[in-house]
Amino acid sequence: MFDSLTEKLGKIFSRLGNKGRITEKDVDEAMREVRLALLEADVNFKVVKEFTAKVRERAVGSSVLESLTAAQQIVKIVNEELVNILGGGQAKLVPAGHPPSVIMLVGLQGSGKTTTAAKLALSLRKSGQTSLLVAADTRRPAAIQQLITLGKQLDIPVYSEDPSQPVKDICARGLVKARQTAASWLIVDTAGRLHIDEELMGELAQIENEIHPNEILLVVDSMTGQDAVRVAEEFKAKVKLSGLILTKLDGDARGGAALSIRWVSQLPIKYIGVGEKADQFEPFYPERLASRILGMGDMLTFIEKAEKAFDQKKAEDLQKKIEKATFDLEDFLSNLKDVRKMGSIAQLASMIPGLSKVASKISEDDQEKQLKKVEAIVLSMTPLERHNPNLIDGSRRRRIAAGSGTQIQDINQLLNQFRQMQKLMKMGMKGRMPQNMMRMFG
Ligand SMILES: Nc1nc2c(ncn2[C@@H]2O[C@H](COP(=O)(O)OP(=O)(O)OP(=O)(O)O)[C@@H](O)[C@H]2O)c(=O)[nH]1
Ligand SMILES: [Mg+2]
Repeated sequence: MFDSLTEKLGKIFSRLGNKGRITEKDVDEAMREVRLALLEADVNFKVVKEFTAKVRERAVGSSVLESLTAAQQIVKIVNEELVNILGGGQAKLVPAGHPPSVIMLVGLQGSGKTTTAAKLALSLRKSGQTSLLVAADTRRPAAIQQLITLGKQLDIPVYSEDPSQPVKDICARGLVKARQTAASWLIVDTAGRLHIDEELMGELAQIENEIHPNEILLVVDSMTGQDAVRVAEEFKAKVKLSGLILTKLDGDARGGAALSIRWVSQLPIKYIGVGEKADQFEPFYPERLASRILGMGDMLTFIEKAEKAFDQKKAEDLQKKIEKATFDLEDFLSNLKDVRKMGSIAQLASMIPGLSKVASKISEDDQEKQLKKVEAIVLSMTPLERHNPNLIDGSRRRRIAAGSGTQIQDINQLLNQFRQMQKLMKMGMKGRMPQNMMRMFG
């Protein structure tokens, strides 16, 4: 569902990551692109506005841009704000003090209530809790039978009566039955309704008054796009909604509803439906969806690794050296070790969207070989030489080559590249070291 959005965001952030130094202007530019990408994904404009403003504020307001890992930190901020928009943490069902706890499912026609009732009972059973389903859709002729059939397939009991009975009475008797059978949950499948149908909307309020549900969950079809947000408002006006279940997240809609509805309705998303089958149903974890949207299961790992490898103090020292252009080969060596801690270069590159394609072209072996070679050369230098690469004349070069098992050309090449890097630093380029170093390795 989020493929296109993921692809666009990936491009925006890898472009940002490729810049040596990120300025406020770069952040603004990236946020403009993010705004467009979100609007194209049909995300509510208020959500988009709030989101981009928040990310911008956090990115330029603190010392993020001064840091060596600015791009990673910005991606991290984007991820965190996305999680916020999606509700922060996991929202669990709130059970009653004494069972049975009552869940009432409401929503538009065809949104997935009946399927979800069965899915929910199955999911609760997996954690050792029993449910009784109540067929409270007396409107659609085949509705009761649909729930009974699902119950039979999954071996979950269903309470039903003749559809001529008032719905609120059926529900009340269902609750009695749940008590008698010591069910942990009573799950009420109501009739699908158009929000403009006053009579049916009134019926929901009657059921609410009769059985006092612990949870009234609005089942929302994520394919309905922005309309879903309005629907939530209409139902909220009639009954005390406690949360949302988003269905059909496996579809190919643009994903805007899923991204907007929590923020606009202020109702937590408790579960998501990801397929027609009864087990294609999951508790909703904002962090997981955010990571999925950012295409960064891997990106997050990368950020964590970067954070671990570069402790802040060290990064700041390095930053000062770079600014004063006193960065020498000794620093380079210790930096190299940090990069090594993060894994092989190929491995690292493959985790960064956009870089993965490049990484696959250079074999991991070749990169590792190159890295080892550079490390060996620097290790064969004396500390004095590392601090003053200019001292390294012809005879020293011969000694270093012999000591590291390399050729004189290799030493020349490394020193040349290092000099270029220093020149760039003198020009005031506060870059992200790992990236600059990657360039050194071609
Ligand atoms: N792909 C997919 N299909 C789903 C999902 N949830 C429900 N469906 C399908 O959506 C259709 C409608 O589902 P129902 O559960 O009958 O919807 P309902 O809200 O009970 O419908 P009414 O009772 O008529 O209002 C069915 O074909 C389901 O298989 C989902 O998460 N993914
Ligand atoms: Mg139904």
